[in-house]
Amino acid sequence: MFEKVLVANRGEIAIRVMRALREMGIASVAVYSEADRDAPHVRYADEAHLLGPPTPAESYLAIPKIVEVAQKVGAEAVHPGYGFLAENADFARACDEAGIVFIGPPAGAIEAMGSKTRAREIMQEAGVPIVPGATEPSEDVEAAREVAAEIGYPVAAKAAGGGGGKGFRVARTDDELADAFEGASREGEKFFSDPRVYLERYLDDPRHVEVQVLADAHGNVVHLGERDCSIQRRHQKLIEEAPAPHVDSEMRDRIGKIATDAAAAVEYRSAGTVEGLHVGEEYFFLEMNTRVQVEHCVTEMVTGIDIVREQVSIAAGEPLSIAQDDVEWRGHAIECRINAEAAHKNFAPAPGRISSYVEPAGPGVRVDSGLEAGSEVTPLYDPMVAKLITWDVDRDKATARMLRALNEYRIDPLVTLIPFHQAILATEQWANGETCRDLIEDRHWLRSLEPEKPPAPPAEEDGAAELAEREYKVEVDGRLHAVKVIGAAAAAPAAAGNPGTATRRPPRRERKSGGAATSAVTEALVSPLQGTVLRVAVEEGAEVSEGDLICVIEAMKMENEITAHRSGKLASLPIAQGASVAAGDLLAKIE
Ligand code: MV4
Repeated sequence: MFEKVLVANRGEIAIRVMRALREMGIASVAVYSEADRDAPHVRYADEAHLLGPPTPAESYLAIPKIVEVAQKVGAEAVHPGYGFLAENADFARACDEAGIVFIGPPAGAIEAMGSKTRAREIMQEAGVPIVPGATEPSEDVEAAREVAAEIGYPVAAKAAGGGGGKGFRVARTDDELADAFEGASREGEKFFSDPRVYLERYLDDPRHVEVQVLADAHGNVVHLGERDCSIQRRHQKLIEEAPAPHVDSEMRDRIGKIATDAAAAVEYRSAGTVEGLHVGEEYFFLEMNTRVQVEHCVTEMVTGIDIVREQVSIAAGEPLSIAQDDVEWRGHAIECRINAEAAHKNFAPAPGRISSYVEPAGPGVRVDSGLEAGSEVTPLYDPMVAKLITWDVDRDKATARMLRALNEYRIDPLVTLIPFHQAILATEQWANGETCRDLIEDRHWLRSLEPEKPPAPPAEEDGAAELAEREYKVEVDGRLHAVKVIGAAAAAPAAAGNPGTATRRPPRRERKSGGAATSAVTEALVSPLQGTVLRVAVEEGAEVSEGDLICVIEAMKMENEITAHRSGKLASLPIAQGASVAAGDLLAKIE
């Protein structure tokens, strides 16, 4: 077994990997960027090395630097986590050449699965059912038109180098094909430097069901069952669960076999995920992810198998610790991704510094987090800062447990997806195991998730003391009472961030119409993030309603829709397509 392993990642997944290493008696080496000097993953490791500036290209993506550190410290292997270099065949090769074990599949398997058309071809040959459609890119729109006519509308145009929904467009009719084809091509070029596009039949409201596989160097391949990840927005998964609510044991065996066949077809080794679409009784291969996934935890909770530990021991040449017949599924697990995002503002990133942080705990609760009080969530990295996973004997109980745990979670003063998860998990749709897609796309519903604002600052220019409401805890005869005091407070009590107790904030109150300074603040729509204006959706002078799209800002290759924070007239719109904006810059004034 290895003695020392370098973890080429940050945040929750770096800590997740180091936890497995520590249990295995393996020393862990963290790497970090200048932005992460004080990050929890750095402190968790047995030793840590600076890579360089905050930008990923100069730190977590800098292959030569990472390989150099691994060699210098004598790490025998590197674990890439997910994201960053996890599916980079060049990195896997650079490790091989430096005599360092890459904890993941062979570079050839990464490459084979990186090309979606090649993956489809290999799977078709291996007898794995693929979504009906082409296994070759179309030369141009005209060629695509012929393929589409054969497949039948609606069709999906997908980037050949794509995956995870990037470079994915739908054409419902022949009229929409050119736009879909060109849109997918542009996105493929932007994200994967590959403009090629192929067509598939577009399946209506499928479920995203994926199968976890493990394969060792001795020819053993097992599957650990499926996860349902249908609750996603713009191809970002938000909630995942295992088992899938619409998969029975017969279906599990069938898609499990599809997944192990898929892995065997590329001589897979390590942990991997076969993603597919489940419609009615049918299941189609979509793509294979050659890494440990964010949502691996729900599979760990229902099988009891430590997927990261298996990855490490497979990489060290050990046989799998389990055979297919040893895999048993028990109960139900749900994962909520805790992103620093404002669901009520179209999931705009909401970076900031955490002042107070309290994690939920108790029976059946697991928190995989990369945060603590004092941590800053920067717009430079992934807004997913933690994962909350609950387990219980069935889906309803796991849901109740999740709601209980979400209620205990305090990440102040950040805006996170916690209110979104609470709202979704309370719906009838969720209870029925539906995909909830209409809700997630519904601007009005999302806007209702806006958190209540803290009370307005007291005493304004007119001198009339505002009637501030405060809550105190008072014990009378040993019984605790919440007492509301209305009136000017002499001294503010320390804000109690006591988890689990329902310290209700005072109701939001309309501000008295203020002077010019006040209205300038409320008119201003400022950028929540640093990025480039991709598109401006409105014109100066137009009347807009709260929630209307104002512009799209690209940051970290993600498109963020910025919507009107109030209804009114667009008095000023000092932005143009292609312009750079910083966080806090004025985007529009809405009178
Ligand atoms: C599809 C599809 C319909 N037809 N492919 C691809 C990446 C993943 N994020 C979602 N993807 C889809 N691929 C064909 N041929 C629909 C989706 C899809 C989806 C699938 C299941 C559950 C939720 C989804 C949300 C958006 C898109």
